[in-house]
Amino acid sequence: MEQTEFTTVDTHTGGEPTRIVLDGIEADTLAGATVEERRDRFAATSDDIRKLLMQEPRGHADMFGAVPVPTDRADLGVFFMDTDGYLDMCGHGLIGVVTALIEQGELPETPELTVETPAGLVDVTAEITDGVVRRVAFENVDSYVCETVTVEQDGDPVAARIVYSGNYFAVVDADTIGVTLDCEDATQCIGPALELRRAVNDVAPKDPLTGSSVTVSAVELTARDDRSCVVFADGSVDRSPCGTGTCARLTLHHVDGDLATGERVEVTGPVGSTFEGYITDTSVNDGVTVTKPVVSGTAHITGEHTFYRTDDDTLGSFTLT
Ligand code: PYC
Repeated sequence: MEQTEFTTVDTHTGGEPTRIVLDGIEADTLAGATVEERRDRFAATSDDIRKLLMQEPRGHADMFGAVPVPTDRADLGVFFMDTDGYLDMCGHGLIGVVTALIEQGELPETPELTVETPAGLVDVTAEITDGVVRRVAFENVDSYVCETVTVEQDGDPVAARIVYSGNYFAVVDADTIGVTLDCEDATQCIGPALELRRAVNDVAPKDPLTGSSVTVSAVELTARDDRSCVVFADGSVDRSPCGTGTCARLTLHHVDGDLATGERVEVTGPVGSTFEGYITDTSVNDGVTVTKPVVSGTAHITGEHTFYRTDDDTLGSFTLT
């Protein structure tokens, strides 16, 4: 019997998992000049490993993962994956990766580092005491509002604000698609959010800076009391307030004149965990207000795993739909 092994350290950031792959991926399947190229090569050659570690029976419908990779542009390179594919940037994942790698001695105990993600370079600050990472803040890539798209849902018009913050989000008021965020059951958000994402992507929203059509990867449902619920992938619900989603929300509030530069906001996710964030800087590019959001949160290591893939295990990986 032939057996392949994959070693991971797993974390949760405000309840949202990140399975960080430390060993088992062949170096040549991660080749590339940038982290984006490394991610794309992995996706083209080794997507079965993503499915093995994210989907059942080793993962679950809401599993999330990260792969640290070498880079000469930053202190660390990392790309992100979920049960359905890959994201360019992930805030909760980044907080989890930095926490785990510092606590496990894979990264120096340095409070400031730069991380290369497929979306670009991100500055990270870690608060460390006694070898324990207490909090991680990241200054995200440039974020901006793209446009407002109005789609029809259940016969009613719904306005979705399209925002880029490392990923493209459709941000909508939860009330407008008939869900409440003060409810125990966050799974009620999944169906309406996926329907909205389909409708928004049918309209093919445009990025004002590149002029190209974009694909929205996540829907952020918001409520006025700073609660958020982000639905992404094939219906995964982010248990945390979502790092890039919080950046999208801060950018919208700033552009709408409701949040001054430097003003801090606490956003609460579906299990009650919080991220804090603010806009540190703004500029104008081609008439578009571009922000630099900073978001911070806390992660914990939940365990270490060695996963096996044996050639007599023919069931494969799957998601129940
Ligand atoms: O924290 O940025 C985030 C994120 C994106 C998708 C899931 N979490």
